Amino acid sequence: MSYTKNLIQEVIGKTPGESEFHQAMTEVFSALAPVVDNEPKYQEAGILKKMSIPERAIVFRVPWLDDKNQVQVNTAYRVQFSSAIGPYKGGMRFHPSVNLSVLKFLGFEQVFKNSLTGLPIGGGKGGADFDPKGKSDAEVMRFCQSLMTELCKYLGPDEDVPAGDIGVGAREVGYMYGQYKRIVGRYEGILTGKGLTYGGSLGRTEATGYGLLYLMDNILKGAKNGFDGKKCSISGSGNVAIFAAEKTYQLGGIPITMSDSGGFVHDPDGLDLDLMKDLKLNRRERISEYAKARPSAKYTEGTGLWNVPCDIALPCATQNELHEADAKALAANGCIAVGEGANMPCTAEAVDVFLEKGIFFAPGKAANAGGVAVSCLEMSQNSMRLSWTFEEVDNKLQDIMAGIYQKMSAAAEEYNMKGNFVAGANIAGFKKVAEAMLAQGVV
Ligand code: NDP
Ligand code: 2IT
Repeated sequence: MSYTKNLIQEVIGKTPGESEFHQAMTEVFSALAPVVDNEPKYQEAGILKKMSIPERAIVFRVPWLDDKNQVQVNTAYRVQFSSAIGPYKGGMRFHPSVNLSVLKFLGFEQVFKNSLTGLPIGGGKGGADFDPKGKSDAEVMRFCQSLMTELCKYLGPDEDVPAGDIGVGAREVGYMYGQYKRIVGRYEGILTGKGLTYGGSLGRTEATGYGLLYLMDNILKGAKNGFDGKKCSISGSGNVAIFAAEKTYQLGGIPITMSDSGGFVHDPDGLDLDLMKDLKLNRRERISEYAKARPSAKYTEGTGLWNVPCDIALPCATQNELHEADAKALAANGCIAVGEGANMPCTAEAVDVFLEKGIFFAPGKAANAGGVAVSCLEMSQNSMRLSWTFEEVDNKLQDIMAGIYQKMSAAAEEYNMKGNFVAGANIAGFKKVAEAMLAQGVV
């Protein structure tokens, strides 16, 4: 058995039950086989083995009082995966499905994603099995304060800098930041995605969705194509999905679907984004309300979004939301490109279908890297005590996404896999981290 195949089996054996982590690790290590299997320097230094284990994972309880004065208790985590190229950086996720496996997969992916941005940030991820849905603002605040009372011990602008993810947006970041500042007494950039009045960066809210479209635009232009007139199916209706839809319109495309965990809406001539933003960002409503307010749209409960014919598919909700049968349906309907706005939304079998059918496929670690990239720009502005304009940030984001496209394309070509952006992104992300680890010795 080859070195990487053997190691994949070993890691799976030592981390029983961590299926999401196994999925992410298997994809990355398989893609690295051509680089590592014939390269003793990586094997002798145990680079992949070290990459498979977080530097540290903190697990802690979060007790809080609900509005009825009942005690509630959640489990929270911070997985500090790699500090080889910079301080740990990555979001916090609040969702009932959060567990160590999910956060290890996200932290692991983050290491390679952050490396691809070209910026000096290591990888981490955290979160809790807390469900913000249906909670009052006061309950969310008490939860965030209790969580930060413990988490603050492990953060610092040069140590670990969390941000948002599923269930963590401006409201949650604000409450966590306030509690951190109150405990440690320092005004420092230990969270990104902050509000604009207290150290946030212009363009961070839009960054992941916009970055996704910039990357896909680079891919399409590389094939002498573009977004003009293309129908785009988007899943999710949170931070990433909404700003992906906004940039789709700006590039001349037409976003026609969006979803939440209840079902999806199909609005064939294009979504009304003002209505969607009001429902989802301001009123925190279910997406079924969109179809009630918009006669041209049809709401379908449950799954089936990927059966809607489209030119480009942008899964922006959560992991493993797009399966093999969905990929086949997209291919049969003439879809030409898929970009992962979410982290690992496509199963391994779905990705194989895209690659086999010659559909352009941009993996999450490249496609959604715009969010963490602008988070790093927020860190820079905090350190410098400066605020850049929206245009400055957006121009830097466009350059970063173009750089990612170039890096993943070049790495794929170097290993004779032209157009395979899964291989390219993994190899390019890996090399920088691996070289840094080699240089820093046995640590
Ligand atoms: P939000 O919480 O803003 O939105 C999440 C959306 O996905 C909601 O519409 C939600 O529906 C839906 N969703 C979540 N879980 C499920 C599920 N189990 N089944 C079906 N639908 C689900 O999160 P974001 O937009 O920030 O994140 C979306 C994805 O993008 C995640 O994979 C995240 O890791 C990734 N990402 C986010 C970045 C960021 O900057 N925010 C950066 C890079 C990647 P409902 O409300 O019903 O739960
Ligand atoms: O998955 C991700 O890259 C994020 N949720 C954003 C992380 C960040 O630190 O901005």
